[in-house]
Amino acid sequence: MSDTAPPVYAGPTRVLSGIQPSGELHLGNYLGALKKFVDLQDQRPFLFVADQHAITVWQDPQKLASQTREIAAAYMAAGLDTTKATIFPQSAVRAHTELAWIFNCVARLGWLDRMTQFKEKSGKHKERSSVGLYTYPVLQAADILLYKATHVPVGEDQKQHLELTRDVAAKFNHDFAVPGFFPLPDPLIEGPGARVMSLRDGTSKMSKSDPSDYSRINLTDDADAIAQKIRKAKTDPEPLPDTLEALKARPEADNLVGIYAALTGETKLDVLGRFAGQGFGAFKPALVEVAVSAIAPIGERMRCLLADPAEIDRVLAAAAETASAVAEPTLDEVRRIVGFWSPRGR
Ligand code: AQP
Repeated sequence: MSDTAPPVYAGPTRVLSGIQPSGELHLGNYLGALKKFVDLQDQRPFLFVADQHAITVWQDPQKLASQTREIAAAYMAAGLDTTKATIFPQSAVRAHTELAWIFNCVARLGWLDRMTQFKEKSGKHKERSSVGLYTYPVLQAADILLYKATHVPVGEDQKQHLELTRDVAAKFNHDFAVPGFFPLPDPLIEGPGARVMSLRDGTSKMSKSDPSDYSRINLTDDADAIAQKIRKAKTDPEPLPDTLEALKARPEADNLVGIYAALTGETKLDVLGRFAGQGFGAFKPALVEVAVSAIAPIGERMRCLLADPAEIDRVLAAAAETASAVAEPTLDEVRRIVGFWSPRGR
């Protein structure tokens, strides 16, 4: 390292992530995000329900609060222990939006112009998209850096946004001459569940907003629905191959093998080692078995938790206080660094 390299962040490790209450959670959200949160829970993660991100596209105000409780219920039903994980609504900690404004003045238009998710979500109607949808990655940088998070478990679709968070952190540290103030957080993306594809089209991402319910397995689907969706999943007539290279050329087969591997904690090569040479008539029932045993109990637990919304509200309110107690001091420091007036300072 040269003598002039800026000091790196030397604070503690912190895991943080979030999920939007913008519709029913699906297997992609589970394997790309939720399951990783559970695996990391001994690191006491901060996990928010991203209601401010959700409203970047229209959300029915009559439903948004109940959707927020549903995501909180999904976190708990997936196995998160609320004595370890801090599960809170993003909008309950007002510092997120205040820091996002400051970061709007740090991030560059050219960076946002490169964000592929905005291009995909706005499609041909860029002019009619909300400004919030465009600046969403800046709010995401604030969500992460407000807590000085060092590790962010996400699906692969969030990789580019995490890179932007690192750029915002580095530019803030540089422009305000506070080297090492913000960490440059690392995304935790690896593994076969990082990009789960639609069951109807192996080239597009499994997504809440896909109009076809058969494209995804919802966390609230019961055993019959899960089995039916896997039985109807698009495949090809060939038996499963014995190499990853041959699998890669067959997107639907690759996706189903990847889902099996992510659910059982194996590699795709392990799965091929057992199923190579067999057709989907043999593979799909095996996949149904592992998917039902992993997903159906989560839906059942969600239904139980949602029967007591007051208890979910209690968890969210207590966690919002815990989160605020971490966020507010960071925001106070940022306000001082930026030079905002305060009765105690300049
Ligand atoms: N298909 C996926 N495979 C793996 N991970 C995924 N994630 C989403 N889809 C997949 C991960 O889930 C986390 C929460 O996502 P989100 O709800 O905040 O936003 P999203 O990525 O926009 O989710 P959807 O389902 O695709 O919603 P719509 O249809 O509204 O765009 C993130 O970590 C994400 O990577």
